[in-house]
Amino acid sequence: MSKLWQARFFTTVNHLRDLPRTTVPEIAFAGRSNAGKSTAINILCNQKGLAFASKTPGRTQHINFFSVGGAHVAMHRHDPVNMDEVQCLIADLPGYGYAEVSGDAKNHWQRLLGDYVQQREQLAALVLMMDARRPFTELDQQMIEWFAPTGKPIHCILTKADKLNRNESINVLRQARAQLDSYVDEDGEGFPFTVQLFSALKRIGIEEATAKIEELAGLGADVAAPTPDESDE
Ligand SMILES: Nc1nc2c(ncn2[C@@H]2O[C@H](COP(=O)(O)OP(=O)(O)OP(=O)(O)O)[C@@H](O)[C@H]2O)c(=O)[nH]1
Ligand SMILES: [Mg+2]
Repeated sequence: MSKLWQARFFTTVNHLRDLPRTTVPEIAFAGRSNAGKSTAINILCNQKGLAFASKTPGRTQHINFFSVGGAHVAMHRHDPVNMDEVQCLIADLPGYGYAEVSGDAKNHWQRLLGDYVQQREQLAALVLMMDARRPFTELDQQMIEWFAPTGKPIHCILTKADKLNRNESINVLRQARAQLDSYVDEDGEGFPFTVQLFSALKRIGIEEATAKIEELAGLGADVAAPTPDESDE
């Protein structure tokens, strides 16, 4: 059972000045509107209605935070979470690229997103969700270019893989790896970027994504088993 299953709604933020004054690591889910961010958060946290998921694009219009730790899976959703035991936060970012949004609102979100990913110190890693049928749109690349200078990891999740056949999936994954490898810094060094396929519908890649997010959030390190070298035997 994953620690992510303990996730609870934490807070909603509409301005950077209202970001939670927490010190635990944060993992943010970014991506185009309709990419499947909220659906993936629900699946990974094993809770149907945790993050709002919708057929109406542009539904997530604020940064929604969820806490992991300080709650037991069997606990009631509304029971108070023990803040001292919160181990990480998950941020569901507003989807970008939704055409129907008016100029002002679009600019507001875009600035909120850019500032958040570039400036938030607690942000440990970005999970970039992209539709496997059209990954690396202009705005996805913008997101990568904003975040890359921080030197922190990006884990790309190619969503809706159920829409691709086996060959298409293999090709998309290969192309995505090549695209991520093409990012280098001034010294020609690569970045800590990884990628996987995912489908909420067919439950593809859930274990892989869970393991990766737990690793990026530093979850589970407190119960590390001794390695053979360190044991007394
Ligand atoms: N076929 C398929 N559809 C999916 C999958 N994941 C999500 N969807 C659908 O895609 C639509 C958008 O999903 P959301 O999770 O709301 O997307 P989002 O990225 O949170 O969107 P915004 O909140 O607008 O940024 C919904 O109709 C989902 O049912 C998947 O793995 N396969
Ligand atoms: Mg959403």
